[in-house]
Formats: sequence, C-alpha cells, structure tokens
Amino acid sequence: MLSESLTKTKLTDPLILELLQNIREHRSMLEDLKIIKIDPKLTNIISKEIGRELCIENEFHKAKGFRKLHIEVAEFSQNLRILHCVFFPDPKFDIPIFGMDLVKINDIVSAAIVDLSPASQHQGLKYEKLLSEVDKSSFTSLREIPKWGGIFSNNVFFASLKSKSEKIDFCRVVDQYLSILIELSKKAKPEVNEEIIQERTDFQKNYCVQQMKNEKTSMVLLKYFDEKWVNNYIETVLFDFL
Ligand code: BLA
Repeated sequence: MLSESLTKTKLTDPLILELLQNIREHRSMLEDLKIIKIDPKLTNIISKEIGRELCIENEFHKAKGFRKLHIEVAEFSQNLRILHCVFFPDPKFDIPIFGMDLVKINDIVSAAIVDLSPASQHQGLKYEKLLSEVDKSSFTSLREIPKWGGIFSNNVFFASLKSKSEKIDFCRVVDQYLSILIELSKKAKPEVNEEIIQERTDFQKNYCVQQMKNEKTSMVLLKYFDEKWVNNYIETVLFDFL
C-alpha cells in the first residue's frame, strides 16, 4: 500500500485516486501476483524542503506473464502531480506493454496517455481491433505523439483533459485498455522458441530507449536531483532493460 503521507495528498486528487484504484483492481486479477522488493531509497522518496517539496511512491509487482508491474505516484512542489504506470510483459509471453502517464499541473490535466504498445513485430494485429473499438469520440483536445513515440500502437490515446466528463471518459478508456490486457494475458501461453523470446526482449529494450528520449521526464527530476541520481532512477526504476 502507498504510505499515509502520499495518500493524504493523493486523496485531494480524485482523478489520480480513481485511476490508481482501477489499475490496482485489474492488477489484482493477475495470477501469481507477487511484490518485487526494491531498494526503499528508490521506492519512497520524500523531501519537505520548502518550495521543493517532493513525494514519489512506487509499487512493483510481478505476475504470471509479467516481469514488472510498476505504478508510480508523484507530487512535485505541491503543484505537479503524476501517475505513471508501465506493465512490462515477460518476453516468454505474447502480451503487449501497458503504459500510461497522467500529468496534472494544478487543476489542468495537460497530458493523459494510455496504450497497449506492441512487444513484438506482428503482435498489434491481434489486439489493435479491440483497442480501436474503445470509444474515444468525446475528447476535444487530442495531442500529437512526439517523435520518439514510434513505440506506441496505432491506437495510442493522447490528449489534454478539459472537463469533468473528459476525465471520467479517460478513466473508462484506461479501464477498457486494461480489460483487454488482462484478457490477452489470460490466453497467453509461454513460448519456447528462443528467437521469438529474443525479438520480444529487443522490443522492450527499444521501448525503454525511446521512452528515455522524453526529455520532459528527466527535466522534472533534474529540478530535484543531480544528473547521476536521475539517470540511475530512469534506468533502474522507470525503464530498466531485461
Ligand atoms: C509528457 N511527462 C510529460 C510531461 C511531464 C512528464 C512533466 C509534460 C506534460 C505535457 O506535455 O503536457 C513528466 N512523467 C513525468 C515524470 C514521470 C513521468 C517526471 O512518468 C515519472 C517520474 N511517459 C511515461 C510513460 C508514457 C509517457 C510510461 O513515463 C506513456 C506510456 C508518455 N509523457 C508521455 C508523453 C508525453 C509526456 C507522450 C508528451 C511529451 C511531448 O509532448 O513532448
């Protein structure tokens, strides 16, 4: 469970709390769910320095079909709130990468992104139709995927959320993407062909390499930590390779 300190601040943010509860509910459906122990210095990070307050909390699990289920909730200087989540599949299984990011600056949700990103070359074909059927017609401020975002599927959703109803709709889209993920993971059987496993491993590595090109992630962290710390955090907590 997230500790009290953050739960207090998070409780004042119903959207993040709603998404967090939903993600946890889906996670709890996975078989063989286990906590992964990570250095506590990297899981719970708190600073109370005035003007530079900071609270980052991470949850790490693994489950059948998934090597790492990561949820991060962060609050910077009491005005920037982030919910970051990546479910990395075990490359033995034919399961896409679930990724989402929600960036809220004061009351504005400037970025809300969710995707089931392909973890091998032709994988998309199996679930793209399901993703395309998720209704995304109500959003008014869709955003363009940045250059590094070639890793995402054709049905990646990326928008700013302008109203209460768009926030509710985003929660529904995330819920539906997660339902599709859980269904795919139930059907997935472990692969024995080493070449196929290697291809999936390479895809995950590329996913991480591309995510690391998002300077907006490091820019925020660099305001609070030195470069060495930030690089280590990005490479070990957020986007570690296999
Ligand atoms: C954008 N990510 C951002 C932004 C910030 C962060 C401040 C800018 C908001 C905006 O463009 O409106 C910051 N995100 C963070 C930080 C963490 C984080 C500090 O997760 C964690 C400590 N980013 C991801 C994942 C995805 C992702 C998993 O970590 C997608 C699955 C996407 N974030 C993403 C994208 C943008 C973004 C596509 C917009 C980048 C752009 O337009 O240039």
